[in-house]
Amino acid sequence: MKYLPIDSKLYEQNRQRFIKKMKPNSVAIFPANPTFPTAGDGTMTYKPNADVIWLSGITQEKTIVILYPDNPDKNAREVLVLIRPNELMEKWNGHLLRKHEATELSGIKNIQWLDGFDTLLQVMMNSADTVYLNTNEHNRLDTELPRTELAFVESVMKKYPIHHYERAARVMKELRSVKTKEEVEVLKEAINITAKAFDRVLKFIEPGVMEYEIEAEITHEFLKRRATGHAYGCILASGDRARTLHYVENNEECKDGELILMDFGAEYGNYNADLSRTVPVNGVFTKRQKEVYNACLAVHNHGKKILKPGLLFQDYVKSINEEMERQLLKIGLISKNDIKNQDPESPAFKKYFYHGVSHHLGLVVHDVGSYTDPINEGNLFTIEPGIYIEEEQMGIRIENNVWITKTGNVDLFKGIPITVEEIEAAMK
Ligand SMILES: [Mn+2]
Repeated sequence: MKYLPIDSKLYEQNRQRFIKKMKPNSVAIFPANPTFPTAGDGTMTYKPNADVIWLSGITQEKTIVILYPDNPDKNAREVLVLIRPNELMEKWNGHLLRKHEATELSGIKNIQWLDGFDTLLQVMMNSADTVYLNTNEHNRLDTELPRTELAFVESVMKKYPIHHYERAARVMKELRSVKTKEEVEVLKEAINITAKAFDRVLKFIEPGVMEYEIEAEITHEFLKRRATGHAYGCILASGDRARTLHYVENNEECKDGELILMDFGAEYGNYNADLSRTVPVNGVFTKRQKEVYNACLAVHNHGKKILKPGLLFQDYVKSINEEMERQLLKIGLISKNDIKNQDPESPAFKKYFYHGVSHHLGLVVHDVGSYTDPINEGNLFTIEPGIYIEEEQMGIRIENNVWITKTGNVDLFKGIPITVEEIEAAMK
Protein backbone atom coordinates (compact mmCIF):
# COMPACT_ATOMS: atom_id res chain seq x y z
CA MET A 1 0.00 0.00 0.00
CA LYS A 2 1.25 3.43 -0.85
CA TYR A 3 -0.68 5.33 1.80
CA LEU A 4 0.75 6.27 5.19
CA PRO A 5 -0.27 4.24 8.25
CA ILE A 6 -3.78 5.00 9.53
CA ASP A 7 -4.43 5.11 13.28
CA SER A 8 -6.08 1.81 14.28
CA LYS A 9 -8.50 3.82 16.44
CA LEU A 10 -10.56 4.38 13.31
CA TYR A 11 -11.15 0.63 12.97
CA GLU A 12 -11.53 -0.02 16.70
CA GLN A 13 -14.28 2.55 16.75
CA ASN A 14 -15.99 0.96 13.76
CA ARG A 15 -15.92 -2.47 15.40
CA GLN A 16 -17.47 -1.01 18.54
CA ARG A 17 -20.25 0.50 16.43
CA PHE A 18 -20.99 -2.86 14.83
CA ILE A 19 -20.81 -4.73 18.14
CA LYS A 20 -23.39 -2.37 19.63
CA LYS A 21 -25.85 -3.52 16.97
CA MET A 22 -25.28 -7.25 17.51
CA LYS A 23 -27.82 -9.56 19.15
CA PRO A 24 -26.92 -11.31 22.43
CA ASN A 25 -24.50 -14.21 22.10
CA SER A 26 -23.91 -13.70 18.41
CA VAL A 27 -20.85 -14.03 16.20
CA ALA A 28 -20.17 -12.05 13.01
CA ILE A 29 -17.83 -13.37 10.33
CA PHE A 30 -16.42 -11.24 7.52
CA PRO A 31 -14.23 -12.93 4.93
CA ALA A 32 -12.22 -10.94 2.39
CA ASN A 33 -12.90 -10.92 -1.36
CA PRO A 34 -11.31 -13.58 -3.54
CA THR A 35 -8.67 -12.72 -6.10
CA PHE A 36 -10.21 -12.93 -9.56
CA PRO A 37 -8.36 -14.65 -12.39
CA THR A 38 -7.79 -13.17 -15.84
CA ALA A 39 -6.59 -15.37 -18.70
CA GLY A 40 -4.13 -18.14 -17.88
CA ASP A 41 -2.62 -17.78 -14.43
CA GLY A 42 -2.98 -14.00 -14.36
CA THR A 43 -5.03 -12.23 -11.73
CA MET A 44 -6.95 -8.98 -11.61
CA THR A 45 -5.60 -6.31 -9.28
CA TYR A 46 -6.77 -7.41 -5.85
CA LYS A 47 -9.70 -5.39 -4.51
CA PRO A 48 -10.10 -5.88 -0.76
CA ASN A 49 -13.57 -6.18 0.77
CA ALA A 50 -14.86 -2.82 2.02
CA ASP A 51 -16.40 -4.31 5.18
CA VAL A 52 -13.17 -6.08 6.12
CA ILE A 53 -11.33 -2.79 5.64
CA TRP A 54 -13.95 -0.85 7.59
CA LEU A 55 -13.57 -3.27 10.53
CA SER A 56 -9.81 -3.84 10.47
CA GLY A 57 -7.95 -1.73 7.91
CA ILE A 58 -6.40 -4.96 6.62
CA THR A 59 -6.16 -5.22 2.85
CA GLN A 60 -4.28 -8.51 2.59
CA GLU A 61 -6.13 -11.23 0.70
CA LYS A 62 -7.80 -14.17 2.51
CA THR A 63 -8.25 -12.15 5.71
CA ILE A 64 -11.24 -12.92 7.95
CA VAL A 65 -12.57 -10.65 10.71
CA ILE A 66 -14.55 -12.33 13.51
CA LEU A 67 -16.50 -10.44 16.17
CA TYR A 68 -17.98 -12.39 19.08
CA PRO A 69 -18.49 -9.85 21.91
CA ASP A 70 -20.13 -12.35 24.31
CA ASN A 71 -17.59 -15.09 23.71
CA PRO A 72 -16.96 -16.90 27.04
CA ASP A 73 -13.33 -16.99 25.91
CA LYS A 74 -12.50 -13.38 26.65
CA ASN A 75 -9.38 -13.48 24.49
CA ALA A 76 -11.36 -14.35 21.37
CA ARG A 77 -13.97 -11.61 21.26
CA GLU A 78 -12.25 -10.03 18.30
CA VAL A 79 -10.18 -12.28 16.09
CA LEU A 80 -8.33 -11.58 12.88
CA VAL A 81 -7.51 -14.56 10.67
CA LEU A 82 -4.60 -14.26 8.22
CA ILE A 83 -2.63 -16.41 5.80
CA ARG A 84 0.29 -18.01 7.59
CA PRO A 85 3.40 -16.35 6.10
CA ASN A 86 5.50 -18.73 4.07
CA GLU A 87 8.81 -18.23 2.37
CA LEU A 88 7.78 -19.36 -1.10
CA MET A 89 4.74 -17.08 -1.28
CA GLU A 90 6.80 -14.18 -0.05
CA LYS A 91 9.47 -14.85 -2.69
CA TRP A 92 6.84 -14.39 -5.37
CA ASN A 93 4.41 -11.83 -3.99
CA GLY A 94 6.23 -10.02 -1.23
CA HIS A 95 5.80 -9.62 2.47
CA LEU A 96 2.86 -11.16 4.35
CA LEU A 97 1.66 -9.64 7.60
CA ARG A 98 3.08 -10.95 10.85
CA LYS A 99 0.87 -11.06 13.94
CA HIS A 100 2.33 -7.95 15.56
CA GLU A 101 2.01 -5.98 12.33
CA ALA A 102 -1.64 -6.95 11.92
CA THR A 103 -2.33 -5.93 15.53
CA GLU A 104 -0.62 -2.60 14.93
CA LEU A 105 -2.75 -1.91 11.85
CA SER A 106 -6.11 -3.12 13.15
CA GLY A 107 -5.96 -2.91 16.93
CA ILE A 108 -7.08 -6.57 17.09
CA LYS A 109 -4.95 -8.48 19.58
CA ASN A 110 -5.91 -12.05 18.77
CA ILE A 111 -4.43 -13.00 15.41
CA GLN A 112 -4.92 -16.57 14.12
CA TRP A 113 -3.70 -18.35 11.00
CA LEU A 114 -6.10 -19.35 8.27
CA ASP A 115 -5.14 -23.05 8.43
CA GLY A 116 -6.73 -23.16 11.90
CA PHE A 117 -9.91 -21.36 10.91
CA ASP A 118 -12.24 -24.39 10.75
CA THR A 119 -11.38 -25.47 14.29
CA LEU A 120 -11.66 -21.91 15.57
CA LEU A 121 -15.05 -21.53 13.91
CA GLN A 122 -16.35 -24.82 15.27
CA VAL A 123 -15.65 -23.82 18.87
CA MET A 124 -17.33 -20.45 18.39
CA MET A 125 -20.34 -21.88 16.58
CA ASN A 126 -20.90 -24.44 19.32
CA SER A 127 -21.27 -21.64 21.80
CA ALA A 128 -22.98 -18.86 19.79
CA ASP A 129 -26.72 -18.74 19.04
CA THR A 130 -26.84 -16.19 16.26
CA VAL A 131 -24.49 -15.76 13.31
CA TYR A 132 -24.04 -12.65 11.17
CA LEU A 133 -22.94 -13.45 7.63
CA ASN A 134 -22.24 -10.99 4.91
CA THR A 135 -23.52 -10.70 1.37
CA ASN A 136 -23.40 -7.88 -1.15
CA GLU A 137 -26.76 -6.12 -0.79
CA HIS A 138 -26.04 -3.15 -3.04
CA ASN A 139 -29.25 -2.23 -4.86
CA ARG A 140 -27.44 -1.99 -8.15
CA LEU A 141 -25.48 -5.25 -7.84
CA ASP A 142 -25.61 -7.30 -11.04
CA THR A 143 -27.04 -10.51 -9.62
CA GLU A 144 -26.76 -12.35 -12.94
CA LEU A 145 -23.05 -12.89 -12.31
CA PRO A 146 -21.77 -15.66 -10.00
CA ARG A 147 -21.69 -14.35 -6.42
CA THR A 148 -18.40 -15.36 -4.83
CA GLU A 149 -19.43 -14.24 -1.34
CA LEU A 150 -22.32 -16.72 -1.36
CA ALA A 151 -19.96 -19.72 -1.36
CA PHE A 152 -18.79 -18.90 2.17
CA VAL A 153 -22.34 -18.20 3.39
CA GLU A 154 -23.55 -21.50 1.95
CA SER A 155 -20.68 -23.50 3.41
CA VAL A 156 -21.26 -22.16 6.93
CA MET A 157 -25.03 -22.60 6.75
CA LYS A 158 -24.62 -26.14 5.45
CA LYS A 159 -22.29 -27.11 8.28
CA TYR A 160 -24.38 -25.36 10.95
CA PRO A 161 -27.96 -25.52 9.66
CA ILE A 162 -29.88 -24.91 12.90
CA HIS A 163 -28.26 -21.68 14.07
CA HIS A 164 -30.10 -18.41 13.80
CA TYR A 165 -28.70 -16.27 10.95
CA GLU A 166 -28.66 -12.49 10.51
CA ARG A 167 -27.67 -10.27 7.60
CA ALA A 168 -24.51 -8.31 8.39
CA ALA A 169 -25.03 -6.20 5.26
CA ARG A 170 -28.19 -4.72 6.70
CA VAL A 171 -26.30 -3.39 9.71
CA MET A 172 -23.30 -2.36 7.64
CA LYS A 173 -25.42 -0.32 5.26
CA GLU A 174 -26.64 1.84 8.12
CA LEU A 175 -23.29 2.11 9.92
CA ARG A 176 -20.99 2.61 6.97
CA SER A 177 -23.16 5.39 5.55
CA VAL A 178 -22.45 7.47 8.66
CA LYS A 179 -18.82 8.53 8.40
CA THR A 180 -16.81 9.25 11.55
CA LYS A 181 -14.50 12.21 11.74
CA GLU A 182 -11.52 9.81 11.63
CA GLU A 183 -12.79 8.37 8.35
CA VAL A 184 -13.39 11.82 6.90
CA GLU A 185 -9.82 12.77 7.79
CA VAL A 186 -8.59 9.96 5.52
CA LEU A 187 -11.12 10.79 2.81
CA LYS A 188 -9.97 14.41 2.94
CA GLU A 189 -6.53 13.28 1.81
CA ALA A 190 -8.17 11.63 -1.23
CA ILE A 191 -9.90 14.99 -1.81
CA ASN A 192 -6.64 16.95 -1.43
CA ILE A 193 -4.86 14.73 -3.92
CA THR A 194 -7.76 15.06 -6.37
CA ALA A 195 -7.73 18.84 -5.98
CA LYS A 196 -3.99 18.92 -6.71
CA ALA A 197 -4.54 16.91 -9.88
CA PHE A 198 -7.31 19.29 -10.94
CA ASP A 199 -5.03 22.24 -10.36
CA ARG A 200 -2.37 20.55 -12.50
CA VAL A 201 -4.66 19.84 -15.46
CA LEU A 202 -6.12 23.35 -15.42
CA LYS A 203 -2.64 24.54 -16.35
CA PHE A 204 -2.13 21.72 -18.85
CA ILE A 205 -5.30 21.82 -20.93
CA GLU A 206 -5.13 23.67 -24.25
CA PRO A 207 -6.49 23.16 -27.77
CA GLY A 208 -4.95 20.13 -29.46
CA VAL A 209 -4.23 18.17 -26.30
CA MET A 210 -5.47 14.56 -26.24
CA GLU A 211 -7.86 13.38 -23.54
CA TYR A 212 -5.45 10.58 -22.56
CA GLU A 213 -2.68 13.10 -22.02
CA ILE A 214 -4.86 14.73 -19.38
CA GLU A 215 -5.50 11.30 -17.89
CA ALA A 216 -1.73 10.74 -17.69
CA GLU A 217 -1.26 14.07 -15.88
CA ILE A 218 -3.92 13.11 -13.34
CA THR A 219 -2.47 9.63 -12.81
CA HIS A 220 1.01 11.08 -12.31
CA GLU A 221 -0.24 13.51 -9.68
CA PHE A 222 -2.24 10.78 -7.92
CA LEU A 223 0.58 8.27 -7.64
CA LYS A 224 3.22 10.74 -6.64
CA ARG A 225 0.96 11.79 -3.76
CA ARG A 226 0.50 8.22 -2.45
CA ALA A 227 -2.94 7.58 -3.90
CA THR A 228 -3.61 3.90 -4.59
CA GLY A 229 -4.80 5.07 -7.99
CA HIS A 230 -8.04 6.22 -9.57
CA ALA A 231 -11.17 5.64 -7.52
CA TYR A 232 -12.95 4.68 -10.78
CA GLY A 233 -12.36 4.88 -14.52
CA CYS A 234 -11.79 8.58 -15.02
CA ILE A 235 -13.88 10.45 -17.58
CA LEU A 236 -12.20 13.03 -19.81
CA ALA A 237 -14.81 13.96 -22.34
CA SER A 238 -14.34 16.96 -24.58
CA GLY A 239 -17.12 18.37 -26.76
CA ASP A 240 -20.06 16.14 -27.57
CA ARG A 241 -18.55 13.10 -25.80
CA ALA A 242 -19.46 14.75 -22.49
CA ARG A 243 -23.04 13.61 -23.04
CA THR A 244 -21.94 9.99 -22.59
CA LEU A 245 -22.10 9.58 -18.83
CA HIS A 246 -19.54 6.79 -18.56
CA TYR A 247 -17.22 7.79 -21.39
CA VAL A 248 -13.85 6.36 -20.31
CA GLU A 249 -12.23 5.84 -23.71
CA ASN A 250 -10.41 9.20 -23.34
CA ASN A 251 -8.80 8.86 -26.75
CA GLU A 252 -9.84 11.98 -28.70
CA GLU A 253 -8.48 15.45 -29.24
CA CYS A 254 -9.72 18.42 -27.19
CA LYS A 255 -10.59 21.15 -29.66
CA ASP A 256 -10.59 24.91 -29.48
CA GLY A 257 -14.00 26.23 -28.46
CA GLU A 258 -15.13 23.00 -26.78
CA LEU A 259 -15.83 22.36 -23.14
CA ILE A 260 -14.18 19.37 -21.51
CA LEU A 261 -16.02 17.47 -18.81
CA MET A 262 -13.70 15.78 -16.32
CA ASP A 263 -14.94 13.33 -13.71
CA PHE A 264 -12.16 11.78 -11.65
CA GLY A 265 -11.12 11.02 -8.08
CA ALA A 266 -8.22 9.59 -6.14
CA GLU A 267 -8.37 6.58 -3.86
CA TYR A 268 -6.29 7.13 -0.74
CA GLY A 269 -6.25 4.88 2.33
CA ASN A 270 -9.12 2.95 0.68
CA TYR A 271 -11.38 6.03 0.72
CA ASN A 272 -12.51 7.67 -2.50
CA ALA A 273 -12.96 11.20 -3.80
CA ASP A 274 -15.32 11.96 -6.68
CA LEU A 275 -14.92 15.27 -8.46
CA SER A 276 -16.44 16.62 -11.68
CA ARG A 277 -15.53 19.86 -13.36
CA THR A 278 -16.22 21.21 -16.82
CA VAL A 279 -13.79 23.74 -18.26
CA PRO A 280 -13.23 25.46 -21.62
CA VAL A 281 -10.41 23.84 -23.60
CA ASN A 282 -9.02 27.26 -24.59
CA GLY A 283 -9.39 28.72 -21.11
CA VAL A 284 -12.31 31.07 -21.79
CA PHE A 285 -16.04 30.24 -21.71
CA THR A 286 -18.19 31.53 -24.57
CA LYS A 287 -21.27 33.53 -23.61
CA ARG A 288 -23.52 30.51 -24.14
CA GLN A 289 -21.21 28.07 -22.36
CA LYS A 290 -21.11 30.44 -19.42
CA GLU A 291 -24.89 30.67 -19.38
CA VAL A 292 -25.37 26.89 -19.31
CA TYR A 293 -22.51 26.46 -16.83
CA ASN A 294 -24.03 28.96 -14.43
CA ALA A 295 -27.41 27.23 -14.69
CA CYS A 296 -25.77 23.95 -13.68
CA LEU A 297 -23.83 25.67 -10.90
CA ALA A 298 -27.07 27.18 -9.56
CA VAL A 299 -28.53 23.67 -9.21
CA HIS A 300 -25.30 22.47 -7.58
CA ASN A 301 -25.42 25.35 -5.09
CA HIS A 302 -29.09 24.68 -4.43
CA GLY A 303 -28.16 21.13 -3.43
CA LYS A 304 -25.50 22.39 -1.05
CA LYS A 305 -27.98 24.80 0.46
CA ILE A 306 -30.68 22.24 1.25
CA LEU A 307 -28.79 19.03 2.13
CA LYS A 308 -29.14 18.50 5.87
CA PRO A 309 -30.15 15.86 8.42
CA GLY A 310 -33.83 14.95 8.54
CA LEU A 311 -34.53 15.75 4.91
CA LEU A 312 -35.93 12.77 3.01
CA PHE A 313 -33.72 11.83 0.08
CA GLN A 314 -36.75 11.79 -2.25
CA ASP A 315 -37.67 15.33 -1.17
CA TYR A 316 -34.11 16.43 -1.81
CA VAL A 317 -34.24 14.97 -5.32
CA LYS A 318 -37.62 16.60 -5.96
CA SER A 319 -36.28 19.99 -4.92
CA ILE A 320 -33.19 19.55 -7.13
CA ASN A 321 -35.37 18.64 -10.09
CA GLU A 322 -37.56 21.72 -9.54
CA GLU A 323 -34.49 23.92 -9.46
CA MET A 324 -33.16 22.24 -12.60
CA GLU A 325 -36.50 22.91 -14.31
CA ARG A 326 -36.29 26.62 -13.34
CA GLN A 327 -32.75 26.88 -14.67
CA LEU A 328 -33.53 25.09 -17.94
CA LEU A 329 -36.46 27.46 -18.50
CA LYS A 330 -34.15 30.39 -17.87
CA ILE A 331 -31.62 29.31 -20.48
CA GLY A 332 -34.31 28.47 -23.01
CA LEU A 333 -33.85 24.71 -23.21
CA ILE A 334 -37.42 23.96 -22.17
CA SER A 335 -40.57 26.09 -22.29
CA LYS A 336 -43.54 26.52 -19.97
CA ASN A 337 -45.52 24.70 -22.62
CA ASP A 338 -43.13 21.71 -22.52
CA ILE A 339 -43.74 21.49 -18.77
CA LYS A 340 -47.50 21.86 -19.16
CA ASN A 341 -47.65 19.05 -21.71
CA GLN A 342 -45.05 16.79 -20.14
CA ASP A 343 -45.58 13.15 -19.32
CA PRO A 344 -45.16 13.06 -15.52
CA GLU A 345 -43.29 9.77 -15.94
CA SER A 346 -40.71 11.50 -18.11
CA PRO A 347 -40.70 15.23 -17.33
CA ALA A 348 -39.25 17.76 -19.79
CA PHE A 349 -36.07 18.47 -17.78
CA LYS A 350 -35.02 14.81 -18.11
CA LYS A 351 -34.07 15.39 -21.73
CA TYR A 352 -31.13 17.45 -20.46
CA PHE A 353 -30.49 15.96 -17.01
CA TYR A 354 -30.73 12.19 -17.09
CA HIS A 355 -28.94 10.82 -14.04
CA GLY A 356 -29.17 10.92 -10.25
CA VAL A 357 -27.90 14.02 -8.48
CA SER A 358 -26.21 12.40 -5.47
CA HIS A 359 -24.85 9.15 -4.15
CA HIS A 360 -23.19 7.98 -0.95
CA LEU A 361 -19.40 8.04 -1.12
CA GLY A 362 -16.77 6.35 1.04
CA LEU A 363 -14.87 3.06 0.85
CA VAL A 364 -16.84 2.44 -2.34
CA VAL A 365 -17.52 5.16 -4.90
CA HIS A 366 -21.23 4.38 -5.00
CA ASP A 367 -21.14 3.55 -1.31
CA VAL A 368 -23.73 1.64 0.71
CA GLY A 369 -26.43 3.70 2.37
CA SER A 370 -30.14 4.36 2.24
CA TYR A 371 -31.94 6.46 -0.34
CA THR A 372 -35.30 6.11 1.39
CA ASP A 373 -34.59 7.01 5.03
CA PRO A 374 -34.11 10.60 6.16
CA ILE A 375 -30.60 11.96 5.61
CA ASN A 376 -28.37 11.49 8.68
CA GLU A 377 -25.62 13.54 10.25
CA GLY A 378 -22.37 11.91 9.08
CA ASN A 379 -23.63 10.85 5.64
CA LEU A 380 -21.25 11.75 2.86
CA PHE A 381 -22.74 12.57 -0.51
CA THR A 382 -21.75 13.78 -3.92
CA ILE A 383 -23.73 16.65 -5.42
CA GLU A 384 -23.48 16.37 -9.19
CA PRO A 385 -26.12 17.94 -11.39
CA GLY A 386 -25.46 17.93 -15.12
CA ILE A 387 -26.85 19.55 -18.25
CA TYR A 388 -26.34 17.69 -21.53
CA ILE A 389 -27.42 19.30 -24.79
CA GLU A 390 -27.41 17.20 -27.94
CA GLU A 391 -28.31 20.16 -30.19
CA GLU A 392 -25.31 22.14 -28.91
CA GLN A 393 -22.95 19.17 -28.55
CA MET A 394 -22.02 19.95 -25.01
CA GLY A 395 -22.24 18.41 -21.59
CA ILE A 396 -21.62 20.00 -18.21
CA ARG A 397 -21.40 18.37 -14.79
CA ILE A 398 -20.29 20.01 -11.56
CA GLU A 399 -19.61 17.70 -8.63
CA ASN A 400 -18.35 18.21 -5.11
CA ASN A 401 -18.43 15.94 -2.07
CA VAL A 402 -20.19 17.06 1.10
CA TRP A 403 -20.30 15.70 4.64
CA ILE A 404 -23.59 16.13 6.50
CA THR A 405 -23.24 18.01 9.80
CA LYS A 406 -25.76 18.62 12.59
CA THR A 407 -27.35 21.55 10.78
CA GLY A 408 -26.28 21.32 7.14
CA ASN A 409 -23.17 20.10 5.36
CA VAL A 410 -19.53 20.91 4.79
CA ASP A 411 -18.17 21.06 1.27
CA LEU A 412 -15.00 18.95 1.26
CA PHE A 413 -13.94 20.49 -2.07
CA LYS A 414 -14.38 24.02 -0.80
CA GLY A 415 -11.79 26.38 -2.19
CA ILE A 416 -11.03 24.67 -5.47
CA PRO A 417 -12.10 26.57 -8.62
CA ILE A 418 -15.77 26.18 -9.39
CA THR A 419 -17.11 29.49 -10.73
CA VAL A 420 -16.52 30.64 -14.31
CA GLU A 421 -14.25 33.40 -13.04
CA GLU A 422 -12.21 31.08 -10.81
CA ILE A 423 -11.72 28.54 -13.59
CA GLU A 424 -10.74 31.14 -16.18
CA ALA A 425 -8.30 32.74 -13.74
CA ALA A 426 -6.70 29.38 -12.91
CA MET A 427 -6.31 28.49 -16.59
CA LYS A 428 -4.59 31.74 -17.52
MN1 LIG B 1 -20.19 10.77 -8.57
